[in-house]
Amino acid sequence: MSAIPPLFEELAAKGLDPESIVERLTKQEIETPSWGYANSGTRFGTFRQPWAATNTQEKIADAATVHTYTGVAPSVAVHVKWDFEDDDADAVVEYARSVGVRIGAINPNVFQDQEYKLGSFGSPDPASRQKALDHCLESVEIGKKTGSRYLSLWFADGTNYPGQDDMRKRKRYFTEALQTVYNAMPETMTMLIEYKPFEPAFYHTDIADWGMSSAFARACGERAKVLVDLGHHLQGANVAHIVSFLLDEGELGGFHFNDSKYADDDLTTGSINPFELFTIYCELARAEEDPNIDADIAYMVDQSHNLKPKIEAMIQTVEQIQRAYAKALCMDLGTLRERQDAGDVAGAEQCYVDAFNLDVRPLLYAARERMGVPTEPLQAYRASGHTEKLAEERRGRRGASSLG
Ligand code: PSV
Ligand code: MN
Repeated sequence: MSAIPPLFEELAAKGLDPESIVERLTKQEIETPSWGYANSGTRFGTFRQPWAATNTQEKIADAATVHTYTGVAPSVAVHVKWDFEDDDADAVVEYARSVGVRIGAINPNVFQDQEYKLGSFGSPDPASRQKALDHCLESVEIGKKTGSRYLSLWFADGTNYPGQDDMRKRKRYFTEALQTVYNAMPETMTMLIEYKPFEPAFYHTDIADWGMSSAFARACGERAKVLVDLGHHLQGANVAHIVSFLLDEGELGGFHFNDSKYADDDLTTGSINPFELFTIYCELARAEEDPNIDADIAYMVDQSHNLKPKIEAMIQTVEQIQRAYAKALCMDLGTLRERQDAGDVAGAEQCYVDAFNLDVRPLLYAARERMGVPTEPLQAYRASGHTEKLAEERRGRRGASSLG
């Protein structure tokens, strides 16, 4: 029986450089969402957690804790309506800086207010369309103050009944409004357009898939790109293929990581289908190595955990994403290409299986040591007693709720 060689030796034998893999792992950046630290629930109810963040500062502080333990989560995405009050953007930026993180993507909220019952940019009501436009323009201004590189747009727009509205008319409203917002953005800002084929609208959604996001992005300009939320596909969609296609078109702008068993379930990234996450990372890792591809992508988590303690869930998520990336970096690309070109189907697949099955902990430990963070972040966090301390501090305060 042949012995399993230590990982670094095994990789070197395949012509891979473990040191450069470790280096790439230290450069990985994953943005966590402010709304993932506050109480959240389903439409059936919210179970409050005593340690959940109850205001913007606490959400940012929790994101900073995740960064302290992982070393790869230096920014926090914000939702304008949930995180900002009048004119407090400078204070939010300053607070984030003081705890060691920065403000990342700005997410306008054009789905919650009563005026949006029939939609926002796509609404038949001109006043609702104007309100949504004003809010997005205001979000651009906030983004300027926070120095955010991304304006991240998701629309709940759609219809619930056949014939409810004219889909083509709504598409035109969307193009016009998106262009107006795009033109108001500074050169340093990129617009991310997120798609979703269902929920809360269930007959049609105005931006149902990546092709529609892409068409709207092209109607705006070069700094408008597609955002892929892993929970926003119909069952069975090959997301790795979508990612590879968008990368090749130079249209992939960002990710919302999560996992799902049924729909937009907001489960922990990699908890249901870690192999799919790995195949997605194979596309991303290859693109990073290709000088002809723009792989400047915003990697963000979009999860709201109803049961798990928020910070634990987020650290666990970051670890899952790191693991998938590390495995993708261990792919024996030379052999894979040879086998693909030779039509060696089983052999090519085996390259994927072999990389996926590797225990990549030695690489992750080395990267974490280099970054000066615990080698097992979740374990270290759980042993720290921080969740219990937060519960003492925050218990009884009414947490701001968010959607998932
Ligand atoms: C909508 O389901 C979504 O994925 C969008 O990204 C929102 O901004 C986020 O969730 C809010 O929970
Ligand atoms: Mn999302």
